[in-house]
Amino acid sequence: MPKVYGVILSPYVRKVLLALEAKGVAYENEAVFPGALPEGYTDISPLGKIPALVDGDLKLSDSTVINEYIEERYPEPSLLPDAVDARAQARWLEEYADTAFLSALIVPFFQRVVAPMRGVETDEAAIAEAEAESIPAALDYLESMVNGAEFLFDGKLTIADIAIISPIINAHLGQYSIDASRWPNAAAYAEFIRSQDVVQKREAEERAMLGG
Ligand SMILES: N[C@@H](CCC(=O)N[C@@H](CS)C(=O)NCC(=O)O)C(=O)O
Repeated sequence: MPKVYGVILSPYVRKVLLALEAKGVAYENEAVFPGALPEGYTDISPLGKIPALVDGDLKLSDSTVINEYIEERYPEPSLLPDAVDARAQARWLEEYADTAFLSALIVPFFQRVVAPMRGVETDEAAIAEAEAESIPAALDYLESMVNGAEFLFDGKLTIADIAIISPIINAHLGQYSIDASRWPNAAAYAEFIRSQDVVQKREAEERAMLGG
């Protein structure tokens, strides 16, 4: 059975867990926290990051690489669109979601959830700055890429939906939600993806971990 290392609140760990759960693959999880890595962890994850995955003799890190492996090892149901162009576009959206989009949307979560866990005061100015600059830029792009309350490709959940919703879930945990009057497509899209059973199950487990 594959084992995923990393705390379930991490957007990158969530990407991997959602992919496994969407495919119905049973897995184990060990809650590794950044900054408190267990001894020997870098044997599995040379950069010391989460997530990492061990499946038999295979040790992998990086959520995108791990999910590519999961797609090939456990092909059904596929989390890629059928057409070559759409596959390429889905991979691009995953890359965008993992980088600029995540960096922006993670700020309220980091400041309101992670900082207090570490005994650090929430920096409200950092949240205000993100809400004024980087988050609107990220959501403007999302607004231009989605079609409201539907999957991005082929009428089914794909890796693009999983990668995009993951930082949006962190934003919600950090008390930030998408303003539907400013970004109606993005807000409807996010609510649609969050309403999928596989995503609801993940969010319920995360809320339980945070005490409600
Ligand atoms: N590109 C990597 C990024 C993973 C990553 O940055 N994870 C964060 C936690 S959300 C981490 O482990 N940070 C600790 C560090 O950078 O040392 C992936 O997709 O898995």
